[in-house]
Order: sequence, then structure tokens, then C-alpha cells
Amino acid sequence: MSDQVSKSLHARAQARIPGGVNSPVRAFRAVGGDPVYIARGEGPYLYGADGARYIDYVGSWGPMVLGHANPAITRAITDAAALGTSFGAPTEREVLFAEALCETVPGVEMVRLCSSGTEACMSALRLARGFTGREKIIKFEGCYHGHADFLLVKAGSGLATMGVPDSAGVPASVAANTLTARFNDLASVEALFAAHPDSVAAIIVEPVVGNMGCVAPREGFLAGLRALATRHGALLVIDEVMTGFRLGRSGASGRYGVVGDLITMGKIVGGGLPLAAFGGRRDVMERLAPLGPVYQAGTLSGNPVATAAGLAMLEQLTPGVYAALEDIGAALEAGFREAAAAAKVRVCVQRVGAMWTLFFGVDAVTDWQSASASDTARFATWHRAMLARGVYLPPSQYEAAFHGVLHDATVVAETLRAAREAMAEVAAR
Ligand code: HOZ
Repeated sequence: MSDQVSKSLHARAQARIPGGVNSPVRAFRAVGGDPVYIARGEGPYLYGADGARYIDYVGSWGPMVLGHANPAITRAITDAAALGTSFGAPTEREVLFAEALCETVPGVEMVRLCSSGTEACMSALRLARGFTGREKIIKFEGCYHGHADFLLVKAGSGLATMGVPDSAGVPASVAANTLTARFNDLASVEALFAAHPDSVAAIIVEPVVGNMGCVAPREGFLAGLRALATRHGALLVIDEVMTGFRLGRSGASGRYGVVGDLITMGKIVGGGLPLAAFGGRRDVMERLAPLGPVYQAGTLSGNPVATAAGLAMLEQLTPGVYAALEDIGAALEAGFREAAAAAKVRVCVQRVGAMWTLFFGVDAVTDWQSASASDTARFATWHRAMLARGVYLPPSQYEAAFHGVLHDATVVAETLRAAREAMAEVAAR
């Protein structure tokens, strides 16, 4: 598909926006070619600026579990916007939203709304530091929790994609308080606690990693983190920005039966608008200003239009949605495996519910070491071959793909037809 409109828009964008994009992974640098400029979305489809239709497996990097332009969400947004778009003062919808999150997400007794996953993680960790009086944070290599300075250490997502896991501009003194462990390796976490006694405020973890591609926790890993955090007087912060309301109504916490002290949420909770949240234990949350000394704020936090979209999203997330997501995921997974086997392409298909990744050239991915061994050149060929056949995948080996409930049998069949041809193209390279 040659998209001259996108090409020309991208040339103009690059003159005025660094790299032509407002978030680095959108630039398609890891897969070659120009990004597709999107004119509109409808259900499981995106339509490019030149009118071409794509089956969308990026889903705005997670939120579009009900598809694009969901009628109830669109109605809620327009109704709310007609009453005013921002007040910087409390509204009833914030209360309803907070109540809904507390009723649904394990461990959430109180919640504070903000506007992005970055803010949610940054604020939750400030709170953890304020609550414990400790400074160090343990994160996992290849995990990504937004772009706050102290979290850009051995980070996944766009940093892993560009091969620069640490960012310039982060003071060494700030990064020094971030300790990194190996995902799925409890011994590496224990070693950090042993080396830094009484100084770790929190462990933060993506319970199912999406930011090095999709990587599931080993049996017992999350429970082990829970036990280690408790034993060492640190808080467990579960980053459910990607997994929240995707891996079930109660997120990964519910799916794996682990309760964090703090939980961060974003993406799906906002119904596609800028809304995120962090919440957890009442005694911890009560340390936030104005009740406590830990400051956190935002003009657009709890925005009336965003909470309207979020509530309209949450109302539609029934058990039937999750059953459908699981069935669609299973069909895609089986089809991708068959396509790879038929073309004799070495690939490992990893999926948890409605998030998945095809890692090329490896047999299993359990942590950043194994993820980074994958064949990114083959991934790039696969990406381009799928895009040429109208299937829009995340433009990086190190980003999970997401399907929604509207990726029905017809859409899956079309995807798998493209996959069989694309795998043959990968094999031929
Ligand atoms: N951080 C997002 C993926 N892990 C990418 C956001 C974007 O580029 O829109």
C-alpha cells in the first residue's frame, strides 16, 4: 500500500515536530517506512489519510478494547462536552468513577485520578517514598512505567525499541535510586533487598509485561514479589496501565490473585481520553495532599469529559466481553502458529488474554535478556508485509499487540490470510 498522503504529511511534520511524531514509537523507525497518518477509526478498523482501511491491532496502544468510535462512549463524550469541558473543580462523575474503580480493582480502597499512565506511576512512587520514608525503587529491566526521570532506567517500550534503555537528561543521582532486577527472577529481587537493607520504598512491576512485547509472569512470581515486598517493608506497586480492564474486569491483579499496595491504571479506564488513576490501601492513599504531606495535583485531573468516557467504557465491560476477547485471542494465536509453521519461520507466539506478541528467532521469552535476543530485522519484515496487506501492528518487536471485542471471525480470518502470506515473505528473506 503506497500512501502518498501520509508520506507528504510526514515530511511536513518532520519540519515542525521532532521526528514528526508526538511519541517516539509512532515514528516507525524500527520497522522502516513512514508512519500511516490516521483519518478516522471505526470498530476494529483504522482508515489512513489516503482512505485505506487497516485492521487495527494497536488499539491506541491499549484503550480500544470496544473498538473505535464506540457509540455509547461517543455519546457520553458529546453529552458531557456540551455541559463544559473543564472546571478544575469536583464533579459527581469523579465520585462515581472512584467508586467504580474501588468496587472492581483488588486492593483499591481509595483512588486519585490523573491524566496519563506516566503521571499515575510517577505519583504512586512518590507516594510510596513519602509513606515509607525510603528512597530506592526496584523496577524490572525491559519494563516501562512512563517517562518520569527515575523510571527511564533499563526501560522497555520506545527506549528498548531504539536501543537506548536509559535516557539522556536523567541526572545520575536520580537514576542511582532506581535498582533493576530481572523479570521472572525472584532471586534477583532478593539480592537487591539484601544489598540495600531498609532503603527500598517500592517494587513496581508490569504484572504481564507489554513493553518488551508480551511476557507472562511465571507461576509464583507475582506472589513472590508480594511476599518479598511485605517482608522488607516495601510497597508493591502493580502497574496495570496496560493490563487493567484488559486481562479481565479486575485486571491482572484479579487474574493472578495478587493484591498490590498501590495499583496504577490508564488506557482502557479513560475510554480513549486522557485519564489515568492510581489507588490502593487507604492508609497509604491518605498520605496524599490535602490529607497528608505527599503532594500531587493536576488541572485536568478527573476531567468531566474524560470521566464521562471512562464511565461509559466501564459500564460496557461485562463478563461476555472478556470471554469474547479470550476466544478471539486463542483463534489468532493458533492461526499465527500455523502460519509460521507452514512457512517454517522460527517464531514464538506469546499471549495473555487480549495482548500478544510474535517474537522472531527465539523459542521463549521470559525476561529482557530473552526478548532482546529476538530477530528484530525479521520482525520488521513481518510488520511491513502485514501492513502492506492492511493489518496494522505495533511498529516494534517490543510492544504488545492488542485486539478488541470487535475483531470478529471475519476480521480474524482476514488477519490470518494476511499472516500466511506475510510469513511466506519473512521466510523468503
Ligand atoms: N508508551 C506507549 C506504548 N508502550 C506508546 C504511546 C504512543 O506512542 O502513543
